Amino acid sequence: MQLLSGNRLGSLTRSTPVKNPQFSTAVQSRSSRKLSTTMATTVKTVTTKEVATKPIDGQKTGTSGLRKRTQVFMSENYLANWVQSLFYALGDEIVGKTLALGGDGRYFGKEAAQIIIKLAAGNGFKRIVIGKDALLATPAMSALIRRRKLYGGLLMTASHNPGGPDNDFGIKFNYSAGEPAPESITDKIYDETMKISALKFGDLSDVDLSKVGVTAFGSFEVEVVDSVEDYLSTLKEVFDFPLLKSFMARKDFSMVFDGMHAVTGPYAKRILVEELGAPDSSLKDCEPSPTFNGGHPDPNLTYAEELVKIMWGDKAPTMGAASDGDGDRNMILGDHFFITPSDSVAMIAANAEAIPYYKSGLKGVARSMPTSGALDRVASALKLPFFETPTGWKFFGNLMDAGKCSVCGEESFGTGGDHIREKDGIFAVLAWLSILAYKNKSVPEGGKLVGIKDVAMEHWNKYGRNFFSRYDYEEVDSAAAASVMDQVRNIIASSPKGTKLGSFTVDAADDFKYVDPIDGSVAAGQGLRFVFADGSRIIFRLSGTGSAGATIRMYIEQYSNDPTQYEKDAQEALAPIIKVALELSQLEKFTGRERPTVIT
Ligand code: VG1
Ligand code: CO
Repeated sequence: MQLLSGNRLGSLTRSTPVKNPQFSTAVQSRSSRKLSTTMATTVKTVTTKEVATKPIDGQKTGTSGLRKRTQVFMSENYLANWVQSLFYALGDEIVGKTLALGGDGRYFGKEAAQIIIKLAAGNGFKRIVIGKDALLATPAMSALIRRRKLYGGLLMTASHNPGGPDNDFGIKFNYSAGEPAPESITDKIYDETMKISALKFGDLSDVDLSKVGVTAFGSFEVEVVDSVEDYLSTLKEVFDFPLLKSFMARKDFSMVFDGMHAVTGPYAKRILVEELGAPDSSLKDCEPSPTFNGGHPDPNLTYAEELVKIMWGDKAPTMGAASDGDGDRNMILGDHFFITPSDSVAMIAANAEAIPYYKSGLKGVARSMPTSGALDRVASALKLPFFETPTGWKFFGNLMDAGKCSVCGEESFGTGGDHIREKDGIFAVLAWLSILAYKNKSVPEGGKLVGIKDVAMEHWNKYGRNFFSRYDYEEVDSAAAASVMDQVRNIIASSPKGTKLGSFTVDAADDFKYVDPIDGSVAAGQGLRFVFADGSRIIFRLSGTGSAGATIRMYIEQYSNDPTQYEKDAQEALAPIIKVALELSQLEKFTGRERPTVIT
């Protein structure tokens, strides 16, 4: 294994001044202009050194970027090959532009940042804007790109996957609106990875990322910025901070936020404690760690176990929340109560008047296909345009850019709005705080505080409840997972409308295909689904974010408008349809798994 850093450029083949004439001119004029001021120690012309390389198999991005074992990313040229392929895919349009850079603080992030900075310099970018210590939450990256009108950004994260030398690293690209790269770009990157032969590095020394400020190398500059500032400014445009602050000061309110030792720690400190006045004791595990302290930074009922214990304990706070490795996911809990992410997006949409950013109403709402239909009911009651997209946030971007979607969500703990182009964990927390503040406006302190569960009950009483559950079977043998999917495909092929599966009657069964209503692009093969006559659904998908084996996701949904059922446990309510799903897929037979790794 060899890492590139400083001047240790592996198999150097040639060294040339930066080729683009515009860029060279800029180098001269900018550097001479700055000579007299800040640049005394750093003036030199950036030269590009080309390093020979060879294609590496399997650098195909999944649902959200490229994720592999950290050791794989640390092997010679692995990261550089992918980043260089991205720059080739983007072509000349990157010359002279500014690229944002940051990550979730996981192991190898700081070294990776130095490699990416050199590649950016060698490929003609004029400036890098990077979060201090190479930290940027995914939503903060999106906000930074949008506020500063940057060309795009690279995020060094494998999101909710565990980190450390024996776990995962990852990288993804966000484009100029702050959105995850669309498939048209990721497909091109993959093509480039298959034919790459040279890496172009700027000949620079490593940059100190621990201090806010600008380091210049001739005309190429690296600006280290506070990781929270721009994002906080965006959030202040969305929420009423003074109102939230006065609500959180109520003696009958308390919350706990679990940073899971991931990137949101510094954000929670700054936003919840310093801005909104929450006591320090409301923060749990808010010190980022390169290994997430050995944990799995996935905010669900299984991996955020300690938070779950607190919220199901005596003296549970009013609200509990957690976010994932890179801060784009969220889990919202009440006192002995779990809000499913599918319900969360529906309830935020239904209560949008509590959020100043939405005061003139919602433009439309969207959810990913496996997400429950709770949002559909809100959309139809409020007569809002509604969209159903494939899994992955990249599909929401076009809708938002076209002004057709204000709030969207995924069942996988992803919730967000069109203030940025990523899902946003802190947004969800502030949205729920806003709903509580709004509902408690006329409840005097010491009166009966409207809590998270009350909001949910009120919602279900109005719209009915979409019971929802997801079963994840992680790290299943890939061939076994393929057999399960083949089996499900066979059942689909032999299940025309009217077929009975258990006590459920098939209305439609297919492999979900999405035609983007804005640009007409087609995404096929996005999940095998059964929709039954009573609106219940069974869906099977293979995960596109894992790094070893395959993960099967089975999604189950059933609607009820019987108020006596609303408080029922989802597993109990869904038991009959779960049984049908397991039988039709023969999952246990093919995988040998008697139970899932995670149940949501
Ligand atoms: C999962 C989720 C999906 C989410 C994606 C990225 O993808 O199901 O809804 O958008 O992760 O989230 P998959 O292909 O494993 O099912 V994150 O927080 O990893 O950026
Ligand atoms: Co994430």
